[in-house]
Amino acid sequence: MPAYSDRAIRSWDIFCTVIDNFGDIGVCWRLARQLAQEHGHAVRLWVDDFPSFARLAPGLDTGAAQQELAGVTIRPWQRTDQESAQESARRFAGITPHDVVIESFACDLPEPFLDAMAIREPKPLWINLEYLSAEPWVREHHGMTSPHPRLPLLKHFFFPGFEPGTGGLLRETMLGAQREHFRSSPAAQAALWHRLGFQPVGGALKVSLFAYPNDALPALLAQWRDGPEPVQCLVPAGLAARQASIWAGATGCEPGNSFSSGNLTLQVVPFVRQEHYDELLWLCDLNFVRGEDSFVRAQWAGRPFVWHIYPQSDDAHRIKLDAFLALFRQRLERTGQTEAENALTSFWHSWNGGNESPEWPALRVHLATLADAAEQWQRSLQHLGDLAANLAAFCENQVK
Ligand code: TRH
Repeated sequence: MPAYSDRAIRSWDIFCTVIDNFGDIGVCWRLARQLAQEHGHAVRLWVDDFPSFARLAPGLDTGAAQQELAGVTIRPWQRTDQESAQESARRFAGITPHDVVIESFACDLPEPFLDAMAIREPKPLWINLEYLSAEPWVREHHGMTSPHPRLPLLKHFFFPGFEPGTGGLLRETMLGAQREHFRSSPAAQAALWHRLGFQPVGGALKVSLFAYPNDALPALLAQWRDGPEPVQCLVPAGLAARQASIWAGATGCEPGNSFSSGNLTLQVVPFVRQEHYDELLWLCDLNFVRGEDSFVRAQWAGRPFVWHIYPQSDDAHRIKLDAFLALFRQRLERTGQTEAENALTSFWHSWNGGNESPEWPALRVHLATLADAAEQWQRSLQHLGDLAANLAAFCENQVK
């Protein structure tokens, strides 16, 4: 096994493959920026899909072989099954791996890079950054290791999580202060509305809607349309906007498109750069989020949220959904809010492919209670420390 000498961690390679959507690059880009900007470390981010990355980071030059953005060096790569061994060898020729090499979400490091890691002295620390889950087994697996079958390298598994004994969640140091500033600044809110291309509808409940195509969406939109209060629903351009536009009978789903019927105002907003997405969440009374990174951001927003979990073919996502609900419900249980707990659970189940239609009135009644719970929840999560700092400390410990 590799013998790590006593040394400081100063530089990182992060490998990311974009499976589909934006979650993988969303997490890697956030982590890379934080390590560079808050820890002052050298970070090299390897990404296999620049067009997807550019949606989150519009300044990205999608044709560049190397570039600096937000203090991070960005390089393209391709997975082993996407390019020949010779091409891969050429791509990584002469590159010395950094102190830590992160293989995000088991993306499989390229062979030439693994070979370079094996001959580097001291050996880089090899981390597999895993997907987020609230399942109890995460605590047991966090920090476990696995030797490479051929090379003198040891892989460490680092799990994000919601409980002590996990790696915690990504959270920038200034996030809380930025949220407070935004909430108390009419100018900052006006600037966001300007960026979104709309104005607030007076007296309306503000909802952001980021989701996968969802069978429950038409029923929910109909309830908002026919309900007793105005609802302004802001849908980032993409999958849910397309589905909502079809429901509305609109001809397009481009940013700027707006549809009003009954008490519902449905508006397609631009897919904003990642740093600005939080503001949309802070602006709204309720946020529909999905996948992993937006799900975490909604929690830091401290506002009620509904999670559309990334669907998996073997239904494994249902177990993950219920594991999170069980943790979150404990918060409501402590305050005796059983009805709010039940309304939330049944709404989330309906939203994630349950048999029933989502019951909006039942959730709406408990929105204030859920807002309190969301705020308490985000405060309690802060005790875990943030994932980037926890990861840096974990790595420092390994090399002591
Ligand atoms: O895009 P996602 O569905 O990603 C998913 C999940 O990560 C899932 O676990 C993974 O297996 C799958 O991809 C392949 O949802 P997620 O994780 O919320 O990522 C969306 C990212 O997009 C997040 O970083 C926030 C960002 N975003 C913007 O930057 N601007 C926007 O306007 C919006 C709506 C999102």
